[in-house]
Amino acid sequence: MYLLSFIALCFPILQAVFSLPVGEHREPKTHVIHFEAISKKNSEGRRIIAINDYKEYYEKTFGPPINVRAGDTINLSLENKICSEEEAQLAENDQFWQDYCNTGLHFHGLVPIGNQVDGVPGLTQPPIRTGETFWYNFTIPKDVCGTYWYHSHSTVQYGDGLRGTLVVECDEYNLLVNRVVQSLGEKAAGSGLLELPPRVDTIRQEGIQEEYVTLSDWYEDWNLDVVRDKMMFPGGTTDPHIDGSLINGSEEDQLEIRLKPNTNAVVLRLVNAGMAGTQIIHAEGKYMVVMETDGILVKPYAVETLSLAVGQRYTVIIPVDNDSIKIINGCNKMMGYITKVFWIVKGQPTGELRFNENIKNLPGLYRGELYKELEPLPSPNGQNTKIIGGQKNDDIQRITLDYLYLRDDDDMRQKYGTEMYKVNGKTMQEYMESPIEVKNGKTLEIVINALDHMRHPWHLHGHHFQLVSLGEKRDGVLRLGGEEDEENISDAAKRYNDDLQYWIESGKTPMTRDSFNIEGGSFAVIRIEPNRPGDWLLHCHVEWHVAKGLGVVIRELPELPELPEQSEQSEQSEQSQQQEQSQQDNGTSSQTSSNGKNTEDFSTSKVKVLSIYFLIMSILDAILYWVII
Ligand SMILES: *[C@@H]1O[C@H](CO)[C@@H](O)[C@H](O)[C@H]1NC(C)=O
Ligand SMILES: *[C@@H]1O[C@H](CO)[C@@H](O)[C@H](O)[C@H]1NC(C)=O
Ligand SMILES: *[C@@H]1O[C@H](CO)[C@@H](O)[C@H](O)[C@H]1NC(C)=O
Ligand SMILES: *[C@@H]1O[C@H](CO)[C@@H](O)[C@H](O)[C@H]1NC(C)=O
Ligand SMILES: *[C@@H]1O[C@H](CO)[C@@H](O)[C@H](O)[C@H]1NC(C)=O
Ligand SMILES: *[C@@H]1O[C@H](CO)[C@@H](O)[C@H](O)[C@H]1NC(C)=O
Ligand SMILES: [Cu+2]
Repeated sequence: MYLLSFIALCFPILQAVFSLPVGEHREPKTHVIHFEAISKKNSEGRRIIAINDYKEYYEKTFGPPINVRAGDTINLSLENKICSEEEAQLAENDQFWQDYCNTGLHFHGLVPIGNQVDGVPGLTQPPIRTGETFWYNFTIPKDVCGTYWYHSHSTVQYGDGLRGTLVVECDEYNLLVNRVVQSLGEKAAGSGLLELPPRVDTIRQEGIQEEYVTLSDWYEDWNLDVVRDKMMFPGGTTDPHIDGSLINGSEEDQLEIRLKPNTNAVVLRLVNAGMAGTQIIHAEGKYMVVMETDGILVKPYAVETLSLAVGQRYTVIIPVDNDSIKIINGCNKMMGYITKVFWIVKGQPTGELRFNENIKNLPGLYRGELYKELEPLPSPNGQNTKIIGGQKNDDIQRITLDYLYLRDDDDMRQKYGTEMYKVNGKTMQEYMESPIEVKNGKTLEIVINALDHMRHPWHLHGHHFQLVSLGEKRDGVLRLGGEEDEENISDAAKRYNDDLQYWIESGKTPMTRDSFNIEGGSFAVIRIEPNRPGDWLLHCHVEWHVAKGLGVVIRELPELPELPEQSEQSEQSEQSQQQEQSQQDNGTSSQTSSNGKNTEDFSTSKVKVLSIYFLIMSILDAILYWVII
């Protein structure tokens, strides 16, 4: 009661704090969205998953775009009609069908909306079974905006079509667009930081046109066939052959974006919504100014060529004069690239229409991450400033994860019927039953070591992370906390130490995002502040590699002195039950029982314990929040 009147009292103050003197003023809206996921065949007879109006998205394997504003609420119901009744019957006894028929929807990068709507079936929610509907209701905080996407988190469904863009508009983003466009003239070419003009609160200027470009690799066979027939048996591949690439869901080359006559700058929201391929984008004869990395606004930085790991988003701004702009796109496959061109059309396209050269020779191509260059802008609430956790000797908790794939792993063959990726000796499926626990409120540093020789795109749920250090190919793995031997320090340790020194001396903020590539035989170090209790995946975003177990679950424990005693007990007993169970499972040939069991658990202790945490956390949060304001 008191809380309510307090809230009512504070409301006008709150409004004053949050509303900016620009933009379309409107009250936050609720978007009630219904998604019906159905299976269809495209014109080539390939099975796909369509959402709602399948005619519009037919062939495209992309669902409808979701467009909202910061502060809005999304009430989205996902109705699962991916499988027929007969197929759902098969799913009772067949793991492949079970994973394909069940579903769950993840809002990639939209982190502060809560663990309950994170969309990972068997971890954060019960799987949505055939014929069932699940509601994702959440409010997007006022200070969150940018470019995101949604996708299924059940086995290999999203590449068949259960995915789409999710854009959150806000004034801060538009103000930055304006300022970048004003400073475009100052820059000739090449790469580097742009000098921004002073902040002026004007709404979006004339002459700026915004477009979305979604990129993906493409497979001619239905994804379920790919996993069954090419991957999940002894000796099966980890990387099925990529047959093509999609721009906005289309396999066509030479797509066109038409500009209005008075346009002088184009804003591209680029999304790599693919299953495996890193994507390259180059604007011929131009530079592109990066201003957003995965929902984080950055100090504008000009690049000639951009590389996008699976899951990543960038907003880039390209100056436009009287000519059309040729955009070159390369989708990385095992050997080389699938190359395409699309046009930003103003006047007649000139010069060579196609691109017949090598992507590897594009000027400014760098396939690592620009983690020192793309620096977050301080947000209006003062977050994202400086490296979190400070120096390495400060009080931080650290986990080290080593991942690898063994081509002759009998244990895995016995347990899963195929070889699997393992992180510290366990598969993602195993971590779903016994997560890595971390404490709330103490900086968490995660060292990820690739004992594997391939490049993998990693994605963290629940947080944007700071990318503190990242190895180049052949830097080797990073071992910390052992004997520091100054004379004989590994390349990895040297890079890590230098990077920490750099952040501390420069006072800069490391690149902050939710997805990034790690080179083979190398390492990465990321940091977060664990302040969101729940179970969060940290995994490779290659859909095929998820099926092969490449990931872990991080359980952020709540910071509550009274509750843990009870909850830990019940969790521990739950876990030991699970361990017993998985011991019994040892020797059975699939992961059926583990998944099936998780579902049952949802009706019991886990849900109760978690809902109590969440309830108490939200009440505490709310109280703190109002007190501070
Ligand atoms: C989500 O919103 C729908 C539509 O208003 C409502 O029927 C449902 O009860 C809500 N579910 C939750 C968990 O809030
Ligand atoms: C949307 O979901 C919220 C719960 O998050 C609920 O309170 C609200 O009534 C729903 N709104 C609509 C319009 O369905
Ligand atoms: C892709 O579709 C978006 C709308 O979803 C549009 O803004 C954009 O121009 C399209 N891009 C290309 C290259 O056709
Ligand atoms: C663009 O075209 C307009 C009208 O045709 C002309 O006045 C202007 O000088 C041209 N600008 C450039 C940079 O070529
Ligand atoms: C340096 O370290 C490597 C690997 O840790 C070891 O093999 C080598 O013998 C060391 N060299 C010296 C000079 O200590
Ligand atoms: C799996 O089962 C085999 C034989 O039943 C046993 O020797 C082995 O220790 C078991 N492994 C685990 C991890 O329980
Ligand atoms: Cu991978």
